[in-house]
Amino acid sequence: MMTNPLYDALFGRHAGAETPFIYMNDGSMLTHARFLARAAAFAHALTGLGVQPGDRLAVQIDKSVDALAVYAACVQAGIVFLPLNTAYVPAEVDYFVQNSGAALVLSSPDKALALAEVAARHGAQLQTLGTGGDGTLADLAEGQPAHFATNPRSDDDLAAILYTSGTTGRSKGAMLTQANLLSNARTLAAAWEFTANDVLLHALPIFHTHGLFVATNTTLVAGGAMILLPRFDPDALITHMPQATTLMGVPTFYTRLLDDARFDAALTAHMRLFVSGSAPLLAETHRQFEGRTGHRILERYGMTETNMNTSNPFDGDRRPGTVGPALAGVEVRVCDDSGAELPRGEIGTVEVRGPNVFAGYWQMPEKTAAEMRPDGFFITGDLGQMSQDGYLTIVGRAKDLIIAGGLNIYPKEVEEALDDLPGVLESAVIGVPHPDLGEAVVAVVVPEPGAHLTSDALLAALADKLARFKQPRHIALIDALPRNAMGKVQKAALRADHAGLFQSGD
Ligand code: MLC
Ligand code: AMP
Repeated sequence: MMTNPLYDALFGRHAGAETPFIYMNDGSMLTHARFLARAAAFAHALTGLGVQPGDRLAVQIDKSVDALAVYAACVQAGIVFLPLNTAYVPAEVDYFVQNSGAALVLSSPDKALALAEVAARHGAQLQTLGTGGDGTLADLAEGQPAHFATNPRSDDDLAAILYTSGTTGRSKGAMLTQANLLSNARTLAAAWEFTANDVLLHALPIFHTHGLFVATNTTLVAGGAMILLPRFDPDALITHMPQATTLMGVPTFYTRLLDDARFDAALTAHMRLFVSGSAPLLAETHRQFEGRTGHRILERYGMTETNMNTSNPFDGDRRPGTVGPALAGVEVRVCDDSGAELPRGEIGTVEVRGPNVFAGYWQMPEKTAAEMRPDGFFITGDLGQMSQDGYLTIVGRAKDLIIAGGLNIYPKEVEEALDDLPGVLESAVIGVPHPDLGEAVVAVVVPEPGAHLTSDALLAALADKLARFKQPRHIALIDALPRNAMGKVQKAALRADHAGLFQSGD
């Protein structure tokens, strides 16, 4: 019999279950059964609009129960879910819609005007969905049956495409199969001992691997519940913490919580687990957290293309500054540039292989091939060091990438946007240590001779070109970029020059 493995394991198993799935900010609760009925109604609405299995649904909507129900509807109907950061400006969304050939763009009501233009330009339909049961797709879901005949899918069928930027060229769509997502959800639920008794405090966005797959899929596969918060807000976390058992976050969550004196051992005494990932957690933060609460944060490591690769153990030694051993079923090696594994203790590129590793970049076979070894290992671009007993430490990145508050920014994209502006001769974009975000984006700009540039004018000119989180927090104007004998910009020198910029806060 044909089945839909991802739907069956995450959602179908809860059919008819009047068990709690989502607790809302206002204290109300939604059962698994009611959630599935909402998802089924969306599946009817979407297929009624002619969206077929395998079609891409580009989604730029705010976090809500309905947004998660649309994800479930896509899995059930075999539609490829393509979530987009709500911070992206229409010029950025345009590329994703065009590149993916999305059949439908689902926009928040406030962005409908701008995204209708984008959708029309690329022959896609446009529907809207708000956070309060509003929007044209919600209207279409009204009165639809509470059951939808699940479309069969196989392990290798695509469940989602998540776009990631690159050091060269435009963003690439990472193709994630049913098997990629399901194997990782099962592995994480087992590794972190998730059960139906867990209540996850969910404050991450749901357009990235962390909030959508690591947090939501792991909870679903274990049959647990979530407290769904619209965004990270220390007050809300502190209010809801007594009802939760677990929290997943980027390091900024933990440093911001530590900044609040109410966050202490008494508030967290009942908590089972705190997980950190998406960016390096400073060993100092780990220790400070333990000192304040008695809990040792569990740090894990992954990426969009691979899902999660390593994790410190639930039971056992959680080592600050490391991301732990490879997860069950995942192979992790540290290699030289040719892909030969290095002796333990040496620094090299982290490569991974396993059922968690994606199926390649959407319609970019050459880019996929460039990052894949013939033996199936994926080259992450992260620099790591493996201890004698198999704990991985991420020591840096071979890729030119900045991670601010858990969000990735590729300097090249920002440099290209700056270089396109009138009066800019050239630019270099770097990441600089930042107490709140880990790293912050800084641009060093060389004006054309005679041009009168100001930092404010440059920022204003970037506003409709780049999402706010990619825009520089500081722009320095200089006469010439430092270059080495080969003519290459010396970013290390620029980073050193600006290292103290945010030392005493933003
Ligand atoms: C918001 N801003 C950011 C930013 N988030 N700037 C840089 N980096 C960020 N991450 C901007 C806002 O637009 C705003 O601009 C200003 O910063 C202040 O915003 P804020 O109110 O302080 O931000 P907040 O809404 O609190 O968000 C910060 C945050 C959030 C850290 C809570 O960014 C967040 O939830 N990050 C998690 C990202 C994530 O899920 N990553 C996982 C990727 S998956 P202005 O000008 O209006 O003031 C992955 C794989 C893996 O990496 O291993 O998990
Ligand atoms: P993304 O492309 O958004 O999926 O980001 C993935 C990248 O985030 C990885 O390649 C790493 O560089 C980084 N990352 C994720 N988790 C960790 C971690 N625990 N420590 C250090 N870097 C991490």
